[in-house]
Amino acid sequence: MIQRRALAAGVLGGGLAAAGLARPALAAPRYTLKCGNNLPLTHPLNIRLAEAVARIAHESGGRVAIQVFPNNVLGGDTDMLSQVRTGAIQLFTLSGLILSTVVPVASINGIGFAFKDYGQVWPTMDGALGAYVRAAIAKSGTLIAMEKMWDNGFRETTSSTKPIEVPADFRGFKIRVPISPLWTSMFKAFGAAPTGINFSEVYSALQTHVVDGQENPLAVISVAKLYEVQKYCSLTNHMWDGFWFLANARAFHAMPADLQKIVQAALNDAALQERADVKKLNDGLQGSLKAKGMAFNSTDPAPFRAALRQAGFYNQWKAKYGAEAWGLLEKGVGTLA
Ligand code: X2X
Repeated sequence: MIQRRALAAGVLGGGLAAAGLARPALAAPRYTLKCGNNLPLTHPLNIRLAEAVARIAHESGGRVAIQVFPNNVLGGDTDMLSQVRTGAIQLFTLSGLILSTVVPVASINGIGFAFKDYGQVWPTMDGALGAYVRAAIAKSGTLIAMEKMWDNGFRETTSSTKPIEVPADFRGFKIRVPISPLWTSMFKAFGAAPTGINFSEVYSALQTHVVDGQENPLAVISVAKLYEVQKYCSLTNHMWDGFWFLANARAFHAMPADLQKIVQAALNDAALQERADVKKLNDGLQGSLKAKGMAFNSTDPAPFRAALRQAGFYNQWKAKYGAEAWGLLEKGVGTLA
């Protein structure tokens, strides 16, 4: 009986839809969203994401189910970026720098030695510059970004061969960088030999000495166990990087407004918690990474910044982003070029 009624309703609904009429509200439709990321389950991003997924299931009465695919199980970042654009997955956290292959201005937060500390990062990325980048993401047509970025962190340089103490140590250094023109450009400005490699391949690239070094926040160096294949950790703090929480625009807007709000609110709240977790983790990790055998050194940012300025790096990128975006960055961090 139930089956026959459901069948009849289905036929009726299909008929109305074919006639261009609204389908009667029989059972509320459910939405399953696949969500990919490049980090191990132990990273705060995945811990807070799992909590947000549970909150969304609860608040939506089970109508929104998010399935998380962590740790590059769906492929590397460039694969997942294609997938979220076509709608094969619906949600994806991605570094703004890598997103810049589709939305050029999205790499602007990664300009070398721009942000000094989190006191400059969050007001800028939650403020006018972040809004500018999110508008550019929406203009791409296929993607939208949640309001709050998730933290990756200030990036440090690791190596199997030597510490980086002064800018000249980068000369000829074979370093893995994520796939992004800004990253390649910055390390070329230092005279290094950067290779663009997805994070999914980084551990093996270091292990087999395809490259001698890489750069990442301490939290990533720790959860991805890069200390197993790297000896030196130089605290270069050379850029701040974060993840945009991206959604496939069509899939997101296919949900009714109340469900969109539930998803946005839970993900934005989780982002704030993840930021606090990552900061705490990065602040406390030096000791445990030392205990695992890494040798640390600090650096003075001034000569690194001067080397980039001398190479024309800041002027080159200012011209690419345009005066408006560059002005919003400088409003947050002071004059760069
Ligand atoms: O690929 C990286 O190095 C990582 C994990 O930091 C990013 O997602 C940009």
